[in-house]
This record gives sequence, C-alpha cells and structure tokens, in this order.
Amino acid sequence: MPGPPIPLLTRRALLAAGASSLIAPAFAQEPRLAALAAASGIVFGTAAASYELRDADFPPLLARQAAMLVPEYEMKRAVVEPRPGAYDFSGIDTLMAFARAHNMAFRGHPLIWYAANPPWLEDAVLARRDEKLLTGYVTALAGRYRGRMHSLDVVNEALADDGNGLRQSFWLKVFGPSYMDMAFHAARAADPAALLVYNDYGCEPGGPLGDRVRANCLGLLDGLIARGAPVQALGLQSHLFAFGQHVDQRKLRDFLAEIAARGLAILVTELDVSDEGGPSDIALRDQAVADEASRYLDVVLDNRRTATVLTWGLTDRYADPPQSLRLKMTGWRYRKFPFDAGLRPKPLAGALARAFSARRPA
Ligand code: 9MR
Repeated sequence: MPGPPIPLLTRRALLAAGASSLIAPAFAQEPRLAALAAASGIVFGTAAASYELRDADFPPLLARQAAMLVPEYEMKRAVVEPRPGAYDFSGIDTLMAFARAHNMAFRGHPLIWYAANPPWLEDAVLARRDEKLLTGYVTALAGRYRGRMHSLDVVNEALADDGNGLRQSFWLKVFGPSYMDMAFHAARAADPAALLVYNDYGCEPGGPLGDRVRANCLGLLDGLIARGAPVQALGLQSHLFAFGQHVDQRKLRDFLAEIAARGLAILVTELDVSDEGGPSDIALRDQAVADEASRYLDVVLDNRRTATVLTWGLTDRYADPPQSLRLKMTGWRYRKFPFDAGLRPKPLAGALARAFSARRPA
C-alpha cells in the first residue's frame, strides 16, 4: 500500500526551519491603498476589464482602492480593430466611464504590441508596407482619447526575449527600428498631454539574462532619445516570482538610477507576484508573494522618478480565466494579487500599504 502523500513544503516544516517570522499577521482592516500611495506621491491603480464591473461587490472595492485604471485587454488592437477600420471602443469606454465617475485617472495600454494584433494586420503590413497601418492606428486611439489619458504605452515589448537586440516582429522587418519612432511621434501629435511610455518586462531579476535585458532596454531608450523620439517614461511591467528568479535589489536600483538620469519617469505598470511553484499552504504562499513585493517596492519607491504603481489586477477572483486548462485539470488557482477571490486583503495588500507608508513624500 502506498503511504500518505508527502506535502511539498508544509508550514510546520518551515516553522521548524526557523521561518516563523515570515508568517504575516492577520488583517484587522482593509488598507486604503490609493490614499496611502497618494500621501507618498504615488498613484496606485490596477488593470481591470469591463466584465468585472458587472459583479455586485467588486466595483465598490475597485473604487475604494484604485486611483488609476488601465484596460487589461480591451485596448488591444485585436479587440479594438478586429476588421480593418472597424473600431470597437466599447470596452475602453465602459472602463473610462467608471474611472471618471469615481475620479480615477486612466492609462492606455498598448498601442503597438506584436502579441495582440488582429489576424489581418500582419499580411496587410507585409503586402502594402504602408506606414499608415501603424501611424493611423496610433493617431486614431491617441486622438480619440486626447486629453483623457494620464499615459500611453506607445510601444510594448519591443525587446527580444533573450536580451539581444530587438524582437523580430513584422513591424521591425518592414520598417526597421524606426517603427518605434513613428509610433511615438504619431502619439505625441495626437495627444500632446499624455505621458508617452515604453513598456517592457524582465528588468527586475539578477542573473545574466536580467543583466542583458537591462542593458538592452537602456540601449533601446538611448536610441529613441538620440533620434529625437518623444519617449518620456519607462513602464516596468514587473511580473515577479515568489518562487523563481528574485528581484536583484542592487541591480534594479542602479538600473532605475540610469533611467532617472536620462530624465525619464518610471511607471510600475503591471505588478503581480506569481506563487507558482510554491508550497500547498496558502498562508506560506501569500507571505512569500508579499515578501518579494516588499523587496521590489523598497527599491522602486526609493527612486524619486517613480510615479505610479499599478497591479495587473486587484483580486485573485479574475486571475484564472474560466477556460484555463490548468484550472480545469488541477484546480490550482493563482494568488498573485492584493485581494483574495472573496475580496479580502492579503499579505500583498499589507506589503503595498507598508511600502507606501514608508515612502518619504516629495
Ligand atoms: O492579462 C492579459 C490577458 O488577459 C490577455 O489575454 C493577454 C493578451 O492580450 O495579455 C495579458 O496582459 C499582458 C499585457 O498586456 C502585456 N504584458 C504581459 C501581460 C500578461 O500576460
């Protein structure tokens, strides 16, 4: 007969190993993240989707906690322009109406992203090699929301995943690196007020890949600046890992100093901390998520050019799409956001609250 199942890592095992100080205190009260952030000179916000606003209990939490919204997917070109010239702005408009009704700022994400294009676009660009297929879209979006966007992720994830040069997208093949310049100039012309952002991931961990990604990112920004493209901020996506590659505080601090030295603002645009690979004990997973976020926030909030912290969702309730194969097969759910699926604050919410409270106001 097989013996009892062996747990991966139990709370008792960790306690025995002397990790008791890692266990988070329970929350007496819901922290007010937007208010705490504002007091430290930071705008706190989150990604959201219009379907989430139809839940009865989530919108009040969103309105209490966030001072800025960004569409999780409803501003992606595949959604906005499913057929050439046939625009659907309904998702963005719904989210923006909610933001306005609750006095929240709004950011646009993304204008140019290789991974979320409608199927017709690549063929059209390769066949016609017409710059308007890029600039026309940027102008349409930035122009429609002119004066209403805090910031726009003009170009998203243009760097190669291996940290060497630019991603081989069809934009790069057809127009060369100047496709990015075209997008930034078109965005600036269409909306003179929005902060124009280059947004990417992978700048936080140590290791040789992290080093290459940071150097590559600085190279991309230096190129844009040298050519006179109106880039004004770096968006750090910051999809972190509690049980994977950790934030390298010293390297991240030095990197952010380089960004600030170039006169760029720093926006945290998509923060979440994956608990994949963690123990089955939820309290331990939640604490490890919060600890990794604290290590990250200590560094990022210490930089005076950091202006926003947006999480890529406020609650674990929507973290797993209902069609998720992993969820269906294993029942395993992510716990990477500040509030649990029942909308109760988790240790990550506490980590955010503490980090905002500890920041010196300007
Ligand atoms: O979370 C987003 C998911 O709902 C979408 O299906 C997906 C494709 O549009 O994009 C996800 O968001 C990504 C963001 O736009 C860019 N950085 C990585 C994000 C997480 O994958």
